[in-house]
Amino acid sequence: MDGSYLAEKLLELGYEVHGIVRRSSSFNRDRIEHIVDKLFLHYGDVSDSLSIDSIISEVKPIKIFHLAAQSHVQISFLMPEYTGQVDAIGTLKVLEAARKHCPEAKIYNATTSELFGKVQETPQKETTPMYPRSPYGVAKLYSYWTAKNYRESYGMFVSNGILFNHESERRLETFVTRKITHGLVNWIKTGIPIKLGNLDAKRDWGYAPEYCDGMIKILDYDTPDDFVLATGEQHSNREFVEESFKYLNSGKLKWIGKGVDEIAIDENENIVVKIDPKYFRPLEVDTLLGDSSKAKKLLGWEPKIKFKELVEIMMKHDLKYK
Ligand code: F7E
Repeated sequence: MDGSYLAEKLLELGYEVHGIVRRSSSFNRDRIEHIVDKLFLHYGDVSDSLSIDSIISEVKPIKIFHLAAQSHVQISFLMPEYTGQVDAIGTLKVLEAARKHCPEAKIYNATTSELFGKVQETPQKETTPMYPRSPYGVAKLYSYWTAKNYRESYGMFVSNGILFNHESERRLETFVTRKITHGLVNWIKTGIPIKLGNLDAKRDWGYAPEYCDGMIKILDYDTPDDFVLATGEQHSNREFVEESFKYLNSGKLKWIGKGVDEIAIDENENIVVKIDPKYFRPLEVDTLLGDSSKAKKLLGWEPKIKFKELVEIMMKHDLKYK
C-alpha cells in the first residue's frame, strides 16, 4: 500500500523510481498497475542479500525508502523466525549494501508504533521508552536501532519513521480497518457477519497517502533523525465498526452479550459482527496514541484526514465497488 502511494508521489516529483518485487506464483501488482510502465522493477527480496546487493550496486539510488517487511502482527507470532529475517536482518542487508555502494544515499527506514507496545506513557513520542509486544515489534526494534547505529557509526543519512497505523482503500482486508469496511459491504450483499477479534483495542489511525508525504519530508530534512507520524486521535475497533455502519443507511447498530459471545445486531436483529477467538493475539497492544508535534515543528507535516474522514473515504470506496 505505502509503496504504491509513494511511487506515485515520487513520479510526480520527477524522480526515476525503482522498486523491488518478490517473485510470486500469482499476480500481486494491482496497486501499481496504473503506473507500472513508468517504474523500473527489479526482482529481489530483503531476505536475499545477493539480490539486494546487486540491485543497489547497479541502481546506486540517491534515496532509499526501505518499506519491505512481513507487516502483519498476528502472523509474526506464527512466523517469528521469518519475521525476524525479513524485518530485522532485512534492514541490516539494505543498510550494508547502501554503505558499500551508495553511502551518500538518504535512507528512510519504516518503523512503527508497535515499538511502543505496552505503552510507557501517553501519548507516545520519539522519546517514549519502547516496549514491543510481538515478534513483529521486536524485529522492528532491531531495525530501528540498526538504522541509528549506521547513522552514528558511519555518518550515513538514515532516518526512522515511527508511523502509527495508516490505512486507506488500498489496505489489504487482513488488517482490521479494511476488514471492517469491506466486510460491512459484503454483509449488505450476503448477510454474512464479519468475524473479529479484540473489539476494544484502540489505535491512532491516519490516511496512508498523507503518511507517504511525511516519508518524503523526512528525507528532505537537513539531518537524519527519528520522527513519529500520527493523528493524535484514538478510537477503538468497536467505534470503527459503528462509524462505518452509518454509511450503510441500515439504522442503528446494537452490541449485545459479553466476551466471546458479544455480537452486533441491526434493527431487524440480523447479526452484523461476531467474535472469533482465532483473531485474538497471544499478546495484545491495547492502546496507541501518537504525538507528532516534532514532525509538525521540524518538517511542517500535519495530517488533515482524521478518523471520521478516513472511515468515509474507505466506506465510500468499498460501497462504490461492491
Ligand atoms: O490490528 C485488532 C488487533 O492488524 C489492529 C500494521 O500495519 O499497524 C498495523 O498493525 C487491532 C489489533 O493492525 C481483528 O488485535 C481485532 O489490536 O489492523 P491490525 P496492527 O496490529 O495495529 C502497525 C502500525 C504496523 O506497523 C503493522 O505493520 O485490531 N483486531 N479483530 C483485529 N486485527 C485484525 N488484523 N483482524 C481482526 O479480525
